Amino acid sequence: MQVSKSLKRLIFWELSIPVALLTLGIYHGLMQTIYRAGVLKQAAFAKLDYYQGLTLHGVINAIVLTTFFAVAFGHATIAFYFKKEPNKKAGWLSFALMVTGTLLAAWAMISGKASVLYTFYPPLKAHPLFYLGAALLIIGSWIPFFNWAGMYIKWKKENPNVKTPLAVLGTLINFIIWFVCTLAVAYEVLILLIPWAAGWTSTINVTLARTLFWFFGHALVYFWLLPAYIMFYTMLPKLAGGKLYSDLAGRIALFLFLVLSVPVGVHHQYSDPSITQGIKFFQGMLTFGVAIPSFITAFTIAASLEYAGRKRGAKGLFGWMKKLPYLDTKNYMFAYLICGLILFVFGGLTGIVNASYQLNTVIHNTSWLPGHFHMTVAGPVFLAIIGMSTYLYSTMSGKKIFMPAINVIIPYLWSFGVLIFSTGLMWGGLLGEPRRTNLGMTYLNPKSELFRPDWVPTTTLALLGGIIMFIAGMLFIVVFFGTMFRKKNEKAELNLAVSEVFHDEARIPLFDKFKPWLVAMAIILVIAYIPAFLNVNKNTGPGAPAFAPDNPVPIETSSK
Ligand code: HAS
Repeated sequence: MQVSKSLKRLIFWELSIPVALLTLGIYHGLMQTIYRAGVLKQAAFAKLDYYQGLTLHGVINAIVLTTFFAVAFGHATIAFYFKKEPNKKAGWLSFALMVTGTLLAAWAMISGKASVLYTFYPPLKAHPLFYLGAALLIIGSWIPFFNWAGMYIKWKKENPNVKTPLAVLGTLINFIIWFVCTLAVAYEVLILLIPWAAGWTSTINVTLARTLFWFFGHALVYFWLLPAYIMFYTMLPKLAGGKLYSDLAGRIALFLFLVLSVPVGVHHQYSDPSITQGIKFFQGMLTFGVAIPSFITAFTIAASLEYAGRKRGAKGLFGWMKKLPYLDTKNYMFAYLICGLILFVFGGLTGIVNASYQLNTVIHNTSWLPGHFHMTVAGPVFLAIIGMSTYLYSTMSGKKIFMPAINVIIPYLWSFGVLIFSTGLMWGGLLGEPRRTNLGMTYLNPKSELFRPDWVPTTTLALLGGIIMFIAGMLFIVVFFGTMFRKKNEKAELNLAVSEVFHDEARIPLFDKFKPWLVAMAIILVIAYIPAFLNVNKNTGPGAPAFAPDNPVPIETSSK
């Protein structure tokens, strides 16, 4: 499909700005492993403090990259399936807000005024412009959603009996989840954090802020995941040479995400004393529920891949695994997606460990956690984002991939690094190694009385994995920008792989309508969250003063 220059430019900017920032994000990832392995035994390096680096790492990689990509990919998907371009004025307005927000937050982080990590929960305090930046980034990302929703309503009126394309359904569901969950963080930022950061209020209600954050925070992980799921369902079977096993399975999985992604945030607060056991139990059960669409996906996509392998001549029970196009340089998206899926097997299983209340008490706030989430957000999510960014740029600009052989190896190298890195972190976590801690200054410094020799192998393993990931990440940046600086030598078009369906079930209205699912979502949200907020309201102590991440004494007191 041919698209206008304006839409192309918009998508290119939305892809390339976060990729450029990723250099900084990946560098600080490597630095984390260096500090934590005790190679550096100081608070800062190159004038950037440990917590400042960790904040830049989390915010750039997990918030900026993912949000810009979701919008760019959404524009491409909606335009491709509706054969109609989204409103460019709205698109550019959204882009301007997102870039302004990113610049404000980047200024605050780089100048050392916002070392509050990507969760920015108080009593860590940032400069007001950091919070304003986050709010603008989010508001900017809402605008295209309203535009796409309008396009969908119009399309549906014209095609009442046609199934909504799965990719469009996924995009809309993803942005509904995003819109609903970001309402809570908007409240947190505008009503609690900015007045506190600006000095208009002297203390902050930590528990309320944290509960609002996690209302947003767990749904956020599915906002990261769903673009990858759209690719698994609608593209991967075709890239593998087969068909999607069941279209209905994809719809059921997507609607389950709509209903269950948000009302589970309290599983991040199992150790929070203000929330009572009953609510934790209920949201814990819902958390097991939100794993169901991923189990459905595992079986559906495995069946689709098996079909592809057999079509390629595979025999026996597992022979299909050997027949897939793992190293086809022209079909490199397959490599990015399959690597993500393999990592997600481990990311998903560790998530289920986290969701189990008793097991959670063992691993909460240990390095097990970053072990888990690097096999999810740095697994299927990151690989789908970088693979698709290269793909969209290359096909829409008509430029051939720079270093195609390296491009197809990147996901394997990355995954190998992640597996080593996460093993080190999770093993360390089980030995009590904390997350978000500059271990080199104490526990990994043999001269310190706190030295923990049993954490030397775990942090060294994480360092090794971190170095491999860094190399793979840098190779991606070279391939992406190398492609950008090539001359146009092919037809430029927006062309997404579209899988045929093996069981193309007849349209079932329930799985092609938003209303019943939105009602279910609202009811479950009320049941899961009203009691949680009542608890928070009842059990919150006095407001907290501001703290810095490296000092257990409040800032005001310690500076006296
Ligand atoms: Fe999580 C903490 C529970 C999924 C990200 N999670 C985090 C944090 C992040 C994160 C960033 O219950 C840390 C937040 C912080 O900073 O404090 N998580 C879960 C559960 C799932 C889950 C139950 N998480 C994710 C995803 C993420 C993500 C997805 C990012 C994208 N997580 C938790 C909990 C905590 C938590 C607690 C808080 C812990 C604490 O104490 O603080 C589930 O959604 C997982 C379900 C997934 C599966 C896997 C299905 C497998 C598939 C692959 C199939 C492979 C095929 C290939 C077909 C059941 C689909 C076969 C082909 C071959 C050739 C072999």
